[in-house]
Amino acid sequence: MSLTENEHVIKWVQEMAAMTQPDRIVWIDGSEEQLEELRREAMATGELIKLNEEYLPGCYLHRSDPNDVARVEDRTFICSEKQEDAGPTNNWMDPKEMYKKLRGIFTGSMRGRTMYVVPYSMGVVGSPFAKYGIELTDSIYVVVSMAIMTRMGREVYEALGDSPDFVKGLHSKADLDPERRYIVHFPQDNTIWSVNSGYGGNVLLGKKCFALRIASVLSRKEGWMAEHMLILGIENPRGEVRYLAAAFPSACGKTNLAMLVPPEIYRKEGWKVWCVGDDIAWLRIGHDGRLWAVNPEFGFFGVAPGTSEKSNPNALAATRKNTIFTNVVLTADNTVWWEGMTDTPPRGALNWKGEPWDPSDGSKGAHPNSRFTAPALNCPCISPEFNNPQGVPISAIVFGGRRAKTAPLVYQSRDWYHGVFVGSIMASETTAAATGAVGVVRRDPMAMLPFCGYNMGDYWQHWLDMGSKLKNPPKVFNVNWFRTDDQGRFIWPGFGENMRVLEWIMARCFDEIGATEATIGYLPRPEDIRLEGSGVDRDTLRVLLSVDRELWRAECRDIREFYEKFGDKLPQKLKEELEILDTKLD
Ligand code: GTP
Ligand code: SPV
Ligand code: MN
Repeated sequence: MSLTENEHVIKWVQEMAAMTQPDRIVWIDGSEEQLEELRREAMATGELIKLNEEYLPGCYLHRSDPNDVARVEDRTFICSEKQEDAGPTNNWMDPKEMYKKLRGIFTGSMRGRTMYVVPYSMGVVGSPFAKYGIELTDSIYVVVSMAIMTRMGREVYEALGDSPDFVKGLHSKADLDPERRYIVHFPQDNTIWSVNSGYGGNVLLGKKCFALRIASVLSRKEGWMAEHMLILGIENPRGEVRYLAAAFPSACGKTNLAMLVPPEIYRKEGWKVWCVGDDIAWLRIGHDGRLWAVNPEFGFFGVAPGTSEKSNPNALAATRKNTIFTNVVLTADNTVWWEGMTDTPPRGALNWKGEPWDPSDGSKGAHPNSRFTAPALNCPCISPEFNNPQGVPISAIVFGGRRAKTAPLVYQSRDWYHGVFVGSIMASETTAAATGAVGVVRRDPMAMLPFCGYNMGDYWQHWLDMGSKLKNPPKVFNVNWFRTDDQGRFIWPGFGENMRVLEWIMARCFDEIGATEATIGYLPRPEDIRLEGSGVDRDTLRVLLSVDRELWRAECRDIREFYEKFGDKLPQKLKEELEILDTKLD
C-alpha cells in the first residue's frame, strides 16, 4: 500500500515499476520493525552477515561483487540538455539517447525481485533548507544503508505534501554487469538512474549523486553551494566554538580531520573538536552576511583501512553498533578487521571476498576502499549543532590534497577571489575510492572533479559570485598533510597533530596572529605553529613550509593547460590570478 497520496510520487513509481517489472512493490516507512524484517531477509540470502552481537551489536557485514568496489567515474554521466552545460570534465550524452539506452537496460531488470520505495531527506526533515528524494531500488543493502545515511521514512511524505519537488532516484542491481553499469544524472529532470552496481557511492543516491551532483545544479540556481566538504567545530579553552569546512578529494582525510582528537597538550588546555559532517556541506549566506553550513547526511560512509584506536578513535567508536561494514575482513569470532586497525592480522579469518585468508602470503584482507556505514549520532564527538537546521557559521574554508612535494603544509589565500583560485588549482594523487590508477596526480578543483553536476567553469564563476554577496566571507586556506621525504615517507605526523595547523588557521581568521607573505599567499612563520609533543622540529617544519619555485613554475604551466579546456567558461578573475602567480614566481 502506498504511504502517500502525492500523485507525482504515485505516478512516477507506477511508471518505473512498469519498466522494471518487479514482482512486488514495498513502501519503506522507516520503522525499525520493517527494517528488521528486511535485515532478516538479507541474512537468509547472504546479502548481509550478522556480526558478533556482544562486540558489535546491530552490526552487519556486506560484500559487494569483486568487480564492483568503488565509484566508476568513466561510467558516470551528466546528461544536461546541452553538452556545454556538463562541461569538459564530465561525461555527457544526449539525454534522449541516454534515457533510451537505459530504458533498454532497466526493462525487466527487477523481474523476480521487490522494488523498495525509499523516501529520504537531505537535511533536517521539514527545515527550510532540506531537500527530499525518493529512491526506488531492488537492493535491501541500499534500503538499510539509506536508513543510516539519511533521515529516512514516512515523515518525508508529510513534509513533501503534494509537491512534485523531489529528486527521483532509480536504482537496480540488474545483473551487476560492469559493461552495462551506468550512473546517470539528468539535472533538468531532478532524476538519477543507476544500474548494474551495488557499491555505496554508485547506489546510495542521496549522497554523491543527489547531495553533490544534482544539488550543485540546484544550488547555483538558488544561490547557495553544495560542496564535498567536512564541517568541524573547534572549541578553544575560552569555550568559543569556531567552525571550518574543508574540501579534500576522496580518501584524502576528511573523515579523519572531522573527528580529530587534539594532542594531549591541547586537551589539557581545554581544546575540543566537534564533528558536524565528514563528507558533504550545503552552504548558504546567512542574514549576518556570513556563510552557514549544514551537513545534509545522517551517517558516515567512511574508509575502513587505516582507521584505528590511534588514528581515529571517534570513527571507530561510531562503528561499534548499528553499522554496516562493506568488504572488510570477517574474523573467526564474527567481528571485523582491516589493514591498519591493529598491528597483527587475525588468524583463521576470511578476506573481503569471503575466502580463507592467509596474511603471510602478502595479500590484503580488506579491500583498500572497504567502508563502514555508521550512524552519525554514534560518534562521541558529534556536534551539539548536528541537528540544527540553521547549521553553523563558517570562519575558514580549507582546501587540501595529497601532494608529495609541491604544496606546503599550509598557506592562506590573500582574499576570497584568490581563495577561489587556490581551490580551482587543487591537485591530488588518486586513491582507491574510484576505479582506475592509484597515486597519479590529477587536477581536482575544490575536490569536486567527480561531483560537479555542471560546467566547472560556471561553477568557479558561482564561487566568485558567492564571494561578492558575502559581507563576511570565510578566509580560505590550503593544507597538505602528505609531503614526503626522499624515501617517500610522510614528513608530517598528521591525524590529531593536524590540530596544530587548525589552531593557526583559526587564529588567522580572528586576526590573532601574523604571517609571512610569500609568492603563493600567506605562510605561517615557523615559530607560529606549536610543535611541543609533535616529534617535529623547527627545521623539519621549515621544510614542510617551503615553496619550490621550479615546481611551482611547472605547476603554473600545468594549470594553464588545464584552464584551457574551459575556453570562454573560464572566469576572467581566475585567468588574472594565474598571471599574478606567474609574475610573482619570476
Ligand atoms: P572519502 O570518504 O573517500 O571522501 O574520504 P575522506 O576524505 O573522508 O578520507 P579519510 O579521512 O577516510 O582518509 C583516507 C585515508 O587517508 C586513510 O587511509 C587515512 O588513514 C589517511 N589519512 C587521513 N588523514 C591523514 C593524515 O593527516 N596524514 C596521513 N598521512 N594520512 C591520513
Ligand atoms: C568518496 O569517494 O568521496 C566517498 C565515497 O565519500 S562514495 O560515497 O563512494 O563517493
Ligand atoms: Mn567523499
